[in-house]
Amino acid sequence: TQNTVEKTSLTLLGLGAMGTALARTWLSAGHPLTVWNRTPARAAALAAEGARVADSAAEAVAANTLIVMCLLDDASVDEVLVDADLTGRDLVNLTTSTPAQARTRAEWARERGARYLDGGIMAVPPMIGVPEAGGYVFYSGSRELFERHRGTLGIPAGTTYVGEDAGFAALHDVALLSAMYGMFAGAAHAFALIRKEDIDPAALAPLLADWLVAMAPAVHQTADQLRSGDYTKGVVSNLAMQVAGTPTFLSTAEQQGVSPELLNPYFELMGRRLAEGSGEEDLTGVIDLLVR
Ligand code: FVH
Repeated sequence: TQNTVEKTSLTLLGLGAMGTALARTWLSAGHPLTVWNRTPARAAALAAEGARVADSAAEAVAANTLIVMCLLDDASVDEVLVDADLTGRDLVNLTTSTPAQARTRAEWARERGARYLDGGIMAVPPMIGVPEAGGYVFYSGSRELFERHRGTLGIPAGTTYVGEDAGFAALHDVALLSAMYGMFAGAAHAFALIRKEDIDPAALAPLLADWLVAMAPAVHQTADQLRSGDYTKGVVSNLAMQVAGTPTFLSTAEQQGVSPELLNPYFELMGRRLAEGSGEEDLTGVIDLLVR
């Protein structure tokens, strides 16, 4: 029954900021939880909240079939599981990895008799256990494993399964975070432009946030153009017009005493695409220049 799924007993390895947040949601939901952390002191508060604290990672792994890991990086997964018997275990790895590391880890787990699901967390710790915050976790690898544990895994945050390829959760995770860094870079440049002026950054912030939200749906048109191969489809502001505007951005940066180093790489790609004769296109052609 759903109730049985919700009360699945599980083990969590790694009680950093994220692991601790995850642990609290399972404890609050009444799941029997065994935890282990390299630095035992980090488990003390959770023990007071009802977690069973194992003396070793191997003991924690032996305690349950479902094992969730949330460690710093892929190398720490090796260190933590070195002595553990993974036979018959359902391993869910929420540690940030590259797609290649996730695929290798899936094979590594299979060789040790475990089933494997990789996860990429699209949330920061305060979003965990707060459904309205919109955080979720990408999962990839065994679909059967995902379906079996989806109720338990859905307690800390939403779940989005992205395919049998164990590397896909990490790939989606890194893709979205890469886009986020592009957004942060743009916002950094915008704040730099007004830094020395009598403009309150707190006044610019809501304008910036609203503008980024208004522009974000453009990714749907990009996807549509990539699928059709027609980069002129639905174009509103063509590449030729946009490249013609770039000197304005660079001159403004210079006048404001701001380095153009965040803008330049993208503008250079736009210029290269234009030089290939793609002036009537959208910005989508830049993607083809990036793919080696
Ligand atoms: N926190 C965040 O904002 C992001 C949000 C998106 C997902 N990431 C990823 O989640 C993984 C864990 O991140 P975290 O925030 O919990 O990180 P820390 O607070 O630094 O805790 C790290 C835990 O890993 C343990 N650990 C590190 N190295 C080893 C090792 N060699 N052997 C055993 N355990 C290790 C560490 O143990 P300790 O320092 O307390 O002894 C913590 O439990 C991560 O992949 C993020 O990219 C978080």
